[in-house]
Amino acid sequence: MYLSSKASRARQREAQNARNNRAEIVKALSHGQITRRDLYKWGLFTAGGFLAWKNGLSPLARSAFGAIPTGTPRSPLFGAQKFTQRMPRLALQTPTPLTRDAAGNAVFPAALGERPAQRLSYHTNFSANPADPAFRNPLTGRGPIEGRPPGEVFAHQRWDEFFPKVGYVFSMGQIAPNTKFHPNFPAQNPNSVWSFGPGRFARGNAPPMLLKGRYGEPILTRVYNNLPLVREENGGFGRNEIQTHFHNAHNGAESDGAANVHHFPGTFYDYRWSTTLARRDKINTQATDRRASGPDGNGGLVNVAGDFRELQGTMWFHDHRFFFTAENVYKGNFAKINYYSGPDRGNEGLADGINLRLPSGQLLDWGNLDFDVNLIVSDAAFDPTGQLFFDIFNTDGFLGDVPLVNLAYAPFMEVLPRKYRFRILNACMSRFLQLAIASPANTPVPFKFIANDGNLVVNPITLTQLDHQGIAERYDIVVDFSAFQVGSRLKLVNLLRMRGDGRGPTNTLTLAQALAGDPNDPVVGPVLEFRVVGSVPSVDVPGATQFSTSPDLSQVPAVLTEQIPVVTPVRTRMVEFGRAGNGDSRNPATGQCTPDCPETAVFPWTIKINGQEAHSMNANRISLLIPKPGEIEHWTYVNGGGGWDHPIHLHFEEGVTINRGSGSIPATERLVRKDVWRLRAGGQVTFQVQFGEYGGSYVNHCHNTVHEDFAMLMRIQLLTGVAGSPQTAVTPTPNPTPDGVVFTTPEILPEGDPRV
Ligand SMILES: [Cu+2]
Repeated sequence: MYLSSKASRARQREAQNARNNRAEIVKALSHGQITRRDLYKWGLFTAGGFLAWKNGLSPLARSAFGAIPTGTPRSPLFGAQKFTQRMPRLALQTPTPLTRDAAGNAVFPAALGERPAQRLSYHTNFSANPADPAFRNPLTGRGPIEGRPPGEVFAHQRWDEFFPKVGYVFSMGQIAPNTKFHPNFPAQNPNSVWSFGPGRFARGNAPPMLLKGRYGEPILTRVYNNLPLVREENGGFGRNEIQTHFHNAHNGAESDGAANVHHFPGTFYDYRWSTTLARRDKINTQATDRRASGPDGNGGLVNVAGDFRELQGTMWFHDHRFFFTAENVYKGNFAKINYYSGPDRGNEGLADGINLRLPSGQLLDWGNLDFDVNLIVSDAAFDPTGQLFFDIFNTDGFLGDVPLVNLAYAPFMEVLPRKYRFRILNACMSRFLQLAIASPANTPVPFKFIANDGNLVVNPITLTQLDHQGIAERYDIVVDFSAFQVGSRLKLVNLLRMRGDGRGPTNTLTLAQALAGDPNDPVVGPVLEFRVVGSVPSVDVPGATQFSTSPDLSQVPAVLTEQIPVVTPVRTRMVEFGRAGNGDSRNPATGQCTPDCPETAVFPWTIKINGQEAHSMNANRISLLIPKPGEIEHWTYVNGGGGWDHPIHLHFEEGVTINRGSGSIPATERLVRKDVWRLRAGGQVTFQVQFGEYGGSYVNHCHNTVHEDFAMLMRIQLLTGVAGSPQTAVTPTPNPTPDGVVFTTPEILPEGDPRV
């Protein structure tokens, strides 16, 4: 639909007015000047709790005329053109070595001035000595210094076995001065973007961080909350309480970052990222299989126990504060982490019969990044002054109109005419992507698909365009630029049109159509330009140069791993993700959520187990219970309908994708391990999964983070068989407060508990 410019201007004005009104209400709510009850009284909520749809009357109704970005006028670009800034590589962080003291603590180098990391949280010390200032939040004088809950339940599981060898100290804080998404854009205000920065008192980093982990080298990551103490100082969105989820590493629940353990400004949380290889208690327990290993830094390998078919590669970590995840992640609370292993070494030259020699580089023993590139693709929206904008009233899905790669607006990247590996993450809130590569002649460039959600596929799959890519899905591909001469320019192109209401994708454009752009959605079309050049500076060894004349030693072998067989399961489960209406996140007696939710929150999104009653998120309710490790189950996720597509994420374990009911299943999913499954409109998916090694409280949820916040999320409880461990029983629910954690006893849905 093309509008006359006069009508178009009027509609833009209306959308801007609606947004200004919303902004006023958000401010008034955050300052306590109006309440949720007022909003009901004014008719802005219906009896059912939904936002009233009175377009033009209600400041909470979305304008029909600003479909993308969702509900607001177009973002200003300040004259910025695409492909006029260099794509930033992610900010690689270097860990510090840790040592073990006589008490069994992990000790940081003295120069950092950090207290040692303990198996038990410092909250335990605080609870024993509340008057001792050494264990109190230094910013407020209230509550514990560490957000990790006290006692054995939140002690690091298998601490000695996976004793951390290296450590990081990060802050989550206001963005560093003069941070811009493009040189033409204004600098972001300190509270417009919040992200990780290195060190205790750091400002946030842009571009996002990258960590390199390796099997056999457990990591201790200390995250300080350096956000403003005053909740209202958030630039209009974002909550100053955080918990860091490592998506989707195999860690104890105390370090999963999604066990209702958010922490407050002034405090830290010690996460132990164990690098545990799944099935270590069941398969290859003596660590004799060389494929189950990590690089030793000197061309050799350190064997680890576990199943090499479960090695993980491309992962990320991000905020998981229940009810505020979308706001916080969009605001910048995320980073990437690659795990390296014997087969997936990040060294293309080293030939030892184990290393696959995938494109990466060879200047370093492992983890070369020269030809192994992380691409974080996301969409954003900006207010008229150019500050990052988010619509906190939208419960359906938020689509931005500015494409970002590694948080830079439509950048370019220089590449050599050789093979590259790209690790592509969809870090949008609600937008699905579908990417292809256009040659200089605007024809599709074939590439090889090698990993899905960080799991190598058995055989590389040649494609000319990717499948839909839902939020949090990671696709690793290898692109060979050797057919293109120096001077050539190629494009990474998004082919997928979205419904403006966030419901899901509509249709895939042809490459030619997408290259022409979509007047209704600037995130359809090219988002990144590749420029083929004769030399590039090395990322791995600063000061070194990589030349196009050097031989490309990298390979993409025909076999990357082995298939995990699908077997008869011990039990099956059915989980339906839908829109059943009024969720039950609020306690009817108190009106409060667990944990606390926004005053205005309503809960259209719900989950049903085995066809029983629909529920929305409550951290004190267990929806699925896994009675013991090692039992193989088949789960079917069903879409409750309504034309919505939901990318559903299971924490902690991957599943082997078996089928999509009667629907077709692409080669990139058939028998492939994943941790996020798009349900497709009206669709379903069945996968095989088993749990092991760790226990406690995890979650399963929609990764359209807007749906997640309103509150399409449920708790999973894993019981272990480890004698004496608290995780042999259902663990109590931690409830974080500024004065410390209070535990409550969770309810368990009988339909989710096989012991019943
Ligand atoms: Cu969803």
